[in-house]
Amino acid sequence: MKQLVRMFATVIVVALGLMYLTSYLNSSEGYTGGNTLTIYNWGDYIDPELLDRFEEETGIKVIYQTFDSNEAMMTKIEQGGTTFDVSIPSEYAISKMKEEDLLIPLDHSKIPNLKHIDENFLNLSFDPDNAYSIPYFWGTVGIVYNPELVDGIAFTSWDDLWDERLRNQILLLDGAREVIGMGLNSLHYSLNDTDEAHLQEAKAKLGTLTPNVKAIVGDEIKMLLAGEEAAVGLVWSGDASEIMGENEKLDYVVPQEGSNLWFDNMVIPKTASNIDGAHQFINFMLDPEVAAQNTEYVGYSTPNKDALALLPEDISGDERFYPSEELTSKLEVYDNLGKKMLAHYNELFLEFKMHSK
Ligand code: N2P
Repeated sequence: MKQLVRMFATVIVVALGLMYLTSYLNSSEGYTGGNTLTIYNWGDYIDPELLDRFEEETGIKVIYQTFDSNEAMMTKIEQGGTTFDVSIPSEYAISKMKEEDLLIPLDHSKIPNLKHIDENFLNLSFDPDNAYSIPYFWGTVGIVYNPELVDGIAFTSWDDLWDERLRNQILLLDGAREVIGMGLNSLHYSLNDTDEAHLQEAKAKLGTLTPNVKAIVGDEIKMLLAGEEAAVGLVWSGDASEIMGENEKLDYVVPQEGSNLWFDNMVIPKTASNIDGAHQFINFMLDPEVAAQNTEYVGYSTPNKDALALLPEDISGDERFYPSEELTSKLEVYDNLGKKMLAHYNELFLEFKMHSK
């Protein structure tokens, strides 16, 4: 009899354990009931204190997950089985997600703080009338470098990356559009080029960069560059500003052939289960004081004009991160090149990655 009781107790304990484990695993994948909000954002792209503040103000519990590329984020949302309520894709990804019916139209009456966004960032071609997306941050792609380690190279041209004095000194951000786009730009082609001969030319040229490439990395690129583990990095502007905050010797430049201008916007994916909470979160992030705090924390450029007015002049007046119209006119926004062409860019990038160790 005793043995039977013990067996029974063991079964109960194991069952409870399994139930707990399943609910833990589910919640970390974004499957939860109750008043929760699942946010799917880029890594290092929000001041975590603001998440606490949002929870306190609204009583909504935030579940937070990150991605490191538009491609990874889209794949996860397309696959389904998740309940992401808010995500923050870049413009070409938003256009593609709209096409694939992966986004929920926004209710602007629930986003009164939209009035704080600078008009220049509204109604852009990837989402006329901001029917599906609300500006979060924007920026460029460029080169961060340590003047003490590069022997006078000024990086006015992308071709400077190929200088043989930079053997094993370059870190590249792990992004297909960014790296292939840089290869195309270095040949004076558009970073939206779809001509196969040009793409092959860019791939061949990138192949010759590999002796200079130390590694292709994710968010750790900031730590490595600030710690002077490499002299040069291909980075997003906000990462550069954060790196330069850590190590004042470094500088950021956008080469003169031109580069990428990007816009990341908040969206509500079709996977959402808390649409009302998602609107509350979007509106919260647009509050000028919240947006200013977030901007200071992450180092990216804010599209929120009333937040910008709250920021110190050394941030809002820094032309490297709030570039002049003259420079901006040389920059290109990524187009949605269509499913097939985007897959082709990914393929070319993977091949390049495989060859650069
Ligand atoms: C932050 C990533 C920025 C995204 N780690 C650039 N679109």
